[in-house]
Amino acid sequence: MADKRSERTFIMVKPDGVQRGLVGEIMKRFENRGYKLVACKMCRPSQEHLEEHYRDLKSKPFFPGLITYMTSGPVVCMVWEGKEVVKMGRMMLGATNPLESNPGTIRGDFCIDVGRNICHGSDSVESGKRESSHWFKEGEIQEWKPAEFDWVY
Ligand code: 3AN
Repeated sequence: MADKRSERTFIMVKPDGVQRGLVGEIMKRFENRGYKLVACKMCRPSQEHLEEHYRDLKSKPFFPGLITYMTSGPVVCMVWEGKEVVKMGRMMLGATNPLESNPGTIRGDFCIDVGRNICHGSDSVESGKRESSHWFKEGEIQEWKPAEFDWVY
């Protein structure tokens, strides 16, 4: 069985999150919780790249608007590693619907509109793997082990 501490999730700060200066705030929350950053970069994704990322939503009425919003500026992409990071990451992001995203979560603290919801997080371990390799090339994800983790695990 895979070590739970090696679970990975793909987290992206969307164009509105970047433009509102929330990159540090979002990274701080994952670091403070005890998660390990293994990849990070800013990029301006193409329409095709985003259509593949959101391929499961292609038939949704909001899909064209989602792509326009997501291509409107640079995004910050990250891979975070640690125990239950996929579920915990989703919990830290908060619900998709702003009316259901609790205060204390990223969306619950910083957004009011589903179409401007600041961040993305993988919804399963499988999509964590798929999305990490969709956004990062081999060699861009780092393997490292800080001694301080003895105090987290
Ligand atoms: P999540 O990002 O919470 O996993 P998904 O995968 O259902 O939610 O939706 C992906 C993205 O599509 C959302 N983050 C949001 O930006 C956008 N979206 C989802 N539902 C709507 C909606 N009803 N109207 C506009 N945009 C939406």
